[in-house]
Amino acid sequence: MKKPLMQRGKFISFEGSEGCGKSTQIKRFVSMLESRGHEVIQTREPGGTAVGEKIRHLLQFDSEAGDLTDESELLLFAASRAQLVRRVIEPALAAGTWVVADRFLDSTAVYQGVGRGLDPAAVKAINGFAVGSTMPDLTLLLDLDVKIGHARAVASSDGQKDRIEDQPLDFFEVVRDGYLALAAEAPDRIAVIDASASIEEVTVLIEASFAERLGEGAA
Ligand code: Z5A
Repeated sequence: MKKPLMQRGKFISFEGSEGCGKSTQIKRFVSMLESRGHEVIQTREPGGTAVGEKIRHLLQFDSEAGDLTDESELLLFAASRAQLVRRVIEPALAAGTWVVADRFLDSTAVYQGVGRGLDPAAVKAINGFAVGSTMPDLTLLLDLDVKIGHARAVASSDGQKDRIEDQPLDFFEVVRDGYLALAAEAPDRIAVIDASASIEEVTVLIEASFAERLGEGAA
């Protein structure tokens, strides 16, 4: 008798500017999925593999990366993602495991393509090469006033700023606009969530959007 085909897992990414509450909401979202009987793994970017974590350290805190060019920065984020997709995300999805990602290719489109002002067509091509055909089924964009996000991030940090957190607020304003523009271009995939409400209220908004976008039956 033929074995039934394994149902591919779902891939859900969380995006947003600093301090928007991704980590907080991902924890709750993963618990909700697990309570419904799903196998779930969580990833973060940059990072999530041995190579990716080295790239993360280089990108964020290595003093020798001080004069990293914007182009090199873009390629390092893409390299971390290419490794994560092939070594972690694709094998998990193929085995029926759900993947919840703290950032994916939209971060590069917005931080490097809009924030750093790199050629959007080049960023798109590099993003495409890095991920192949692996795209999120749903992206939850936590949208928040950048001043509030920054204040939250500062309040919860240990005082050590990474290279990107060190950018002026204007950079994050542009990033926020970039995210909203991306959501307007891909409304079927990207759901914009108002992240200014309380933690509990944002969870309710996320779960409602998830049910609406992926269907009650999906969960
Ligand atoms: N980056 C890039 O440039 N290109 C790329 O391709 C990729 C990334 C993949 C990664 O930073 C940096 O790399 C990031 C983009 C860039 N730089 N920036 N900005 P990271 O991984 O170290 O950090 P992050 O992704 O920016 O996340 P974060 O700043 O740590 O924040 P968060 O995960 O979104 O938020 P949180 O930790 O859940 O919440 C922050 C605090 O707010 C915490 O104390 C919470 O308790 C509190 N919080 C959360 N929700 C609420 C609500 N609703 N009300 C009140 N307080 C709240």
